[in-house]
Amino acid sequence: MKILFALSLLLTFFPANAADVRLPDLSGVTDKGFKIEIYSELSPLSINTIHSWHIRVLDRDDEILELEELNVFGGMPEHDHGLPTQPEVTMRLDNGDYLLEGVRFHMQGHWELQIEFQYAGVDDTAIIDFELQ
Ligand SMILES: [Cu+2]
Repeated sequence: MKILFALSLLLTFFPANAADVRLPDLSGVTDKGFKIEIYSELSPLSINTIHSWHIRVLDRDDEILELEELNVFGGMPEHDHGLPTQPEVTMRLDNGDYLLEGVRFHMQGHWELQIEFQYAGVDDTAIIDFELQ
């Protein structure tokens, strides 16, 4: 039931053809040189609304990677606090993106995300900084 609900949300926010032409809301590069693209259900990002993200991890040839593990942490370095929620990756979507549920920001300002994953037995990390208006 939860998955059905998530799927209906996805269809609403990510029409099949638009997902590929859409620019990511956030992006970054990992220590090992892989690319991270984040597509937010809430776009542009804003505070106080709980929502989901699609996270895509690509190699240098833009092939989508299948990961063994993926975790996302976030916080405001200047304020020394984390996210008000604990977002979780709940499923892998048909197109290879990972669904991160439970994202919410509660303050405007400088946020830092830490994307940690394991691919082919190797740990990798990306830090993504952004300013939330
Ligand atoms: Cu803060």
